[in-house]
Amino acid sequence: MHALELTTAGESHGPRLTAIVTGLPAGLTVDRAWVGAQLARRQGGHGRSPRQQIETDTVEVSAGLRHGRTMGSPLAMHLANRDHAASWNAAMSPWPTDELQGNWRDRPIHVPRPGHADLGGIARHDFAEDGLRPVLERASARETAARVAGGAVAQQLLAELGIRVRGFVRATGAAISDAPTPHEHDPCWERIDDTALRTIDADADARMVAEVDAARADKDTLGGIVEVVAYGLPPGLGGFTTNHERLDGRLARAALAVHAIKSVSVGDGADTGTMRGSAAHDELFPTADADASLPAGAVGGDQGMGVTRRTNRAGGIEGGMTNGAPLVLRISMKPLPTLMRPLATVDLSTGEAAVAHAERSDTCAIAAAAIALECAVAFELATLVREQFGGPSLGDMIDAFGSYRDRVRYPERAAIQLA
Ligand code: EPS
Repeated sequence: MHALELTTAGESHGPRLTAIVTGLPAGLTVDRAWVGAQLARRQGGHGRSPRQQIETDTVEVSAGLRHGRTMGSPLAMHLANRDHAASWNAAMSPWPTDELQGNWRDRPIHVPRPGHADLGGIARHDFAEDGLRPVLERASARETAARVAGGAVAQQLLAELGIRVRGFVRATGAAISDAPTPHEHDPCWERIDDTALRTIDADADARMVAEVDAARADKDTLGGIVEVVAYGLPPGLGGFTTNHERLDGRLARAALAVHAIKSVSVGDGADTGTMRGSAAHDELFPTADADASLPAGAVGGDQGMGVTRRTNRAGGIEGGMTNGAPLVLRISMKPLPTLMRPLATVDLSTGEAAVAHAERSDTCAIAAAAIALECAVAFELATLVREQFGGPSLGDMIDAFGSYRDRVRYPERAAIQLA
């Protein structure tokens, strides 16, 4: 039994998505506007499909809240799929229906897309007759909308402890930003919602837009790299005594379980395999040398246990535990497998060579992935703090966290107002 758990249900063109969160303490204020803002952010980004003009993801709650505060009971949230009523109510009817049109939505499709769940899903669930529709419907990254609803609640729990998780797009196609990882109060975070691809640098944003436009013109798709940063984590969260406690392993799993994510690097981890130790690690200096004007945990600021670091190559994790520096993950997403100029495949109904299934899809969903990954990381960190500092009420948890923070000499941080 996990301390905090998120279960989602729902098909891409089914009636609605559902997210159920269990293990929340009582007394947490859930700000509906903040959840809505995260859902809207996930819908944005240059390169998304016209589907986003149909959907306006709005959260409805059927259980777990009273007057905007959690009651310690399971929280149930729902998001309608407006496209269901518009176009899919027969093809995706939960019950038998006489209203099938005999069109492409209803007919079985047997040409799996390379890179997609289609082939394995048909094999696994014995969908030889149904084809890829029932696989596609659940494998679709539409599901991340429900995960974002859960992750947005996790962000609010972490904010009470002064912990903030943020994500941005570091690369799309060949366009890469080499800007340093921003600190917590960098003005780039104020501007990120106004960028086309959730970037922290205007020049890279323009180059990424050009990459997406070129891919779309070629009927091709793009992935990218997202960087997720968590601020305000005191040292020693996670664990080293058993393999399942190791936080880097937990976070890698959380990130890789998001659609199309193919690799996770903790800090400079992807590059350190070819470095010497003297270039790969972050030396420690006495806190007396720290810059007191920096927020707790910043690179160069007080990172707890009487130490500061001037570099963050480790990305805030050493030995499976936080080390007091910001947590930095660099996460790679593959190009989407639905190409409008489809790849070669095999028709599973005939065994003949064929071209893959093509239906409306995104050219690039990296900006949406930045929000989904921010939420996945936030949810895993919230699970961790529930394990380490849990308690039936929010006040119990804040007290336990405060006494740990004092013991490891991590400076106090105020609760964060999310906007
Ligand atoms: C997706 C394909 C597209 C995306 C969808 C994910 O769906 P549709 O075929 O209905 O246009 O738009 O993403 C969303 C609907 C969403 O809200 O993110 C896929 O195959 O993963």
